[in-house]
Amino acid sequence: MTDVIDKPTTSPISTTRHGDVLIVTSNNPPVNALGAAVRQGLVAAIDEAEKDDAIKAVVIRCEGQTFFAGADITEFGKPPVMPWLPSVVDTIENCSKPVVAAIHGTALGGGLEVALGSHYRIAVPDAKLGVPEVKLGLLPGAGGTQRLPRVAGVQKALEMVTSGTPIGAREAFSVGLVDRIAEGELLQHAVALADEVRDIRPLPKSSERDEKLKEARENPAIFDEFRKANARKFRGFEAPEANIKAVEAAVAKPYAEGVIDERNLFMGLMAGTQSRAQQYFFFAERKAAKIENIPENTRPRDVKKVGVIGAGTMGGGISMNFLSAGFPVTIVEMAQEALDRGTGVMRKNYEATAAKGRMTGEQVEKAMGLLKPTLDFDALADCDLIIEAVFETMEIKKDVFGRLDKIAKPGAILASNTSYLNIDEIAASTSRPQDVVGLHFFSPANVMKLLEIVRGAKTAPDVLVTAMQLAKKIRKVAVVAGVCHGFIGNRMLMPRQVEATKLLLEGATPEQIDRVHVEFGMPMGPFQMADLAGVDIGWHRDPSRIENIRDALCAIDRWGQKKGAGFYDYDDKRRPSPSPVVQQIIEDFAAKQGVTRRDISDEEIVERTLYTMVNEGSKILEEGMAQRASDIDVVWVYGYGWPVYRGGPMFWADTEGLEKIVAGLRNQEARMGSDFSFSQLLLDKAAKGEKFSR
Ligand code: T1G
Repeated sequence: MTDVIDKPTTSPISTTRHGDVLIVTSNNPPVNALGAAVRQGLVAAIDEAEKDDAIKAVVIRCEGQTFFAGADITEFGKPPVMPWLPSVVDTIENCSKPVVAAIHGTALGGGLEVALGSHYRIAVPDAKLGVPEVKLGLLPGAGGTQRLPRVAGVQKALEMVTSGTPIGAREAFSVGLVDRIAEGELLQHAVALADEVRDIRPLPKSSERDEKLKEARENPAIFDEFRKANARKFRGFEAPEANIKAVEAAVAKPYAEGVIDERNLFMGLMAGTQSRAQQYFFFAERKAAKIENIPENTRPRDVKKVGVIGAGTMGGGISMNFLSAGFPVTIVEMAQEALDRGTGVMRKNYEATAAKGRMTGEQVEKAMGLLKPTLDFDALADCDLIIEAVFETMEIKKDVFGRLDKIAKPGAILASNTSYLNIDEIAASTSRPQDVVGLHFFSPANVMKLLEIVRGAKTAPDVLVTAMQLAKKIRKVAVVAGVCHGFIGNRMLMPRQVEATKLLLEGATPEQIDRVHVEFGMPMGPFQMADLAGVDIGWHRDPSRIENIRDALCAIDRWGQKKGAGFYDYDDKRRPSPSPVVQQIIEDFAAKQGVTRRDISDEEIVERTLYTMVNEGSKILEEGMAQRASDIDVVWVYGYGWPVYRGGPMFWADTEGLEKIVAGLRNQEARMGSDFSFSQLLLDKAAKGEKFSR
């Protein structure tokens, strides 16, 4: 018996008849999220089918870009509105007539669970099916962890629930998650399938299928093997383990019991900080795409051809982003040897991707075929967007932009990949500052998802809109930053590095500081990062001039992993070990500077490195260098690997409590000396008990 509910006035769910098949259609833009009205409408539609003997089968479908893309995340944290999704899925599965789910776009989360509650699933070839709940710090909470292993097999279910990565319709068909691929008009094929199965009994209920659980029942070791194989990737996250536990319950227990485990595990995650952080981050990432203070409906400029100046690591990586997205790229260097090396590295990177099966050989050739390497600077004249990735000195940047100003076509966007320098100063070296913008890619540029769009004082609104649109096309997550030294990410990195280095002199070791950061959830600590990126970045290159620990290391060729030694010693497999040489250099410097060394606690390291980052983030906000606190979080999660289960530095500060952050910084104020000053915004918010992330 279905719940008796008041049908909402304008239900997003409508029903029509196609012969004796009831077509249930959801029209709930933008992604047919399974909000309360949709759930109510689905139950009412099944009710309609049950009550009318003339109806022999049901098709559930969606209008718009996609099949149901999951529960309505905006409902989370609010009082639940009946019927809740698990009972909707059960209602579908218990329908006495066959229900066919017609899938296009992305059947995600609760959407896939609705499809799993249906008796049959048909999908168009480019549809995707997935359970991304783990990315929200959750698990499929409407029977998905119990039905998916029964339909697609345990191993595939484990991969899907813990990665959140959708699979394509053909793969779904091959594992039995989809019964048919619709080569043509989806609804027509779905109705044909409904006709075909109308009299089949018993109806194939996913929750009653057991054959695909047998192997795991006989070999439960697969769960621990799966845990071990993914330990690094899951480190610090709660949701992957809960998902594994739920699938284990599906194998070990009858459906009715397993689904109770699922519910308990789901509620446990939902009540936790990690899922709140990851849900916050889901919206933060989308909010970052919204640019404040520009005229409504600003149109993007048309970008067909891209130019890149510099075929080094950054120039090559930047070019690959556009080539992979189908843009022709003219890449300019000053010497043939550099040009050849750069294009060679690009090809090698593509071939490595193809070797991993993530690209085909022809896609590699297609991308490389769009590349036009040249020594002729004037070849950039017909490009719509030109990005310079030359040496990081203002003098060279100004010279390049001065030359671009003379040859670039009117309306071309002139972008600098600078990671620190003043975009306004660079723009002033042209007659068209309105066309100048910063596009700060993170290394390796063809891999890192973050892009900082640096908004100059005179940057035109349509240039910003174009940059944001291009970011999406090249699969980057872009954040608008103001013009200040280091913009958002690197500006917050500086106080962290300053305090980390001072802590070395005062008694901490590189491995202690790095351990604290790795235990916090960062992929690596400040000194591991320095060794990876290169200790010599920004070094003055004069080995006789030794003013700090970094100079001392560089002077003896300890430039990091690339030299087999930096803050750590490295073996031939680049495995790090603490270095007595470095320890001695640190102690000598401390002695020379009259620093009395002492034991440093882990929490002092947190206060002086992570809390200072929050303080700097707060200054970035109060100076208007970031549009919103959540943008700062997006920068740090995508640019530096801040653990998404902590939401980002500003969200994390809120969970710590701003009063605690201020108190911690007050503890350290004397030690940090003139390197530190409080953000007034942070002090004000802490005093008023306010948060950064509303
Ligand atoms: N709920 C509410 N709003 C959503 C939403 C959702 N599930 N998905 C997207 N939106 C909004 C989004 O905020 C944006 O709003 C607009 O739709 C377009 O999204 C019980 C508990 C479907 C692949 O995690 O992956 O089911 O910014 O910009 O690039 O087991 O949206 O325009 O105001 O991302 O074309 C599980 C999340 C939920 C899917 C489309 N489902 N969505 O990408 O558009 S939990 C998900 C996506 C669940 C059950 C569990 C993508 C997309 P605005 P967009 P897109």
